[in-house]
Amino acid sequence: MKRILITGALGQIGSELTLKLRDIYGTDNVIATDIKKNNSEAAQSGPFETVDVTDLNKMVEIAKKYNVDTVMHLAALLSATAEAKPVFAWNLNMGGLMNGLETARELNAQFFTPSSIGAFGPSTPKDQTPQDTIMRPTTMYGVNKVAGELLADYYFHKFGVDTRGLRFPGLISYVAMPGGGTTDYAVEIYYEAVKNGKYTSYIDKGTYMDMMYMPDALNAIVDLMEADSAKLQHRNSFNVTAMSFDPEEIAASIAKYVPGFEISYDVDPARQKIADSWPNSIDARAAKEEWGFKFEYDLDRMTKDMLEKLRQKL
Ligand code: AKB
Repeated sequence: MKRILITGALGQIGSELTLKLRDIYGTDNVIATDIKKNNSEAAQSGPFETVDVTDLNKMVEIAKKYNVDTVMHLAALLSATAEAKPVFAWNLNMGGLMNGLETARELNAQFFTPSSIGAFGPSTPKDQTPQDTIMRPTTMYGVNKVAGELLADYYFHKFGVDTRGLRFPGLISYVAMPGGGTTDYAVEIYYEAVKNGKYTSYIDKGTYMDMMYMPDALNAIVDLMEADSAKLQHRNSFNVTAMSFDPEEIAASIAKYVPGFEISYDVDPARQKIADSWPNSIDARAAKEEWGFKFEYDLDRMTKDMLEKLRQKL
């Protein structure tokens, strides 16, 4: 049985991960934390504490109060926001991560944090990007993610902290909106399809990025954290992906279920530049071989489920 502290528990991943972990490990064994409380199910359905991840003393205090054996550090700025506020992003993303790792070290806890396809850069091989390859990102978010992967490896080798991570692609979900990411268009497009039957994309046609449906991402986190430590060669962090598409292909998938759906373009140069520096598709073989990574949703299956769920919600 685990006793888990989650930071950023009310964000895009945390809102759903908190509930899934409460189902698996018991409500009282999953302590949600975020900088502010809200009315969401993750905040209301079990233990919640207000924690600013730049405050190490508070994080350690809460971890000790609940005697946790696992820290899942999700609090971070996404790529577009980090690019707009690079100094703030460095302080929050790196300071928060360092505090999460220190908390795990102090409590001798297992540790998870997400990395991203943003850790790759323009000199990385673009297609079927290997697990181990050139990583010279040109965004502040990417710099944070590469440094974060190295830091998590350092805590494993230096202090024996059981650190684990996933390089997530764009994550798509109908529960909590992402905020400030480059891949957010692939979430917004479903909302607009249900509300208005059309969408204006800030990412240009022909721009391929990896994506994954949230239920697969949550299963990947649980499976990685349950995997036999001795089998993990890579730890921080594993490439994972379920699909790669451009705006035309997601629009074509939506048009199968929303007759007459139309996509148009008004490209945002800032986010397009970030997307252009990322891979078209990544290779998830190491995750499959080392801990059995798998996914259930391809593009059309995800589209069908997203549209059904959003029609009920909106
Ligand atoms: C973003 O777009 O910033 C994130 C990511 C791929 O890490 N969704």
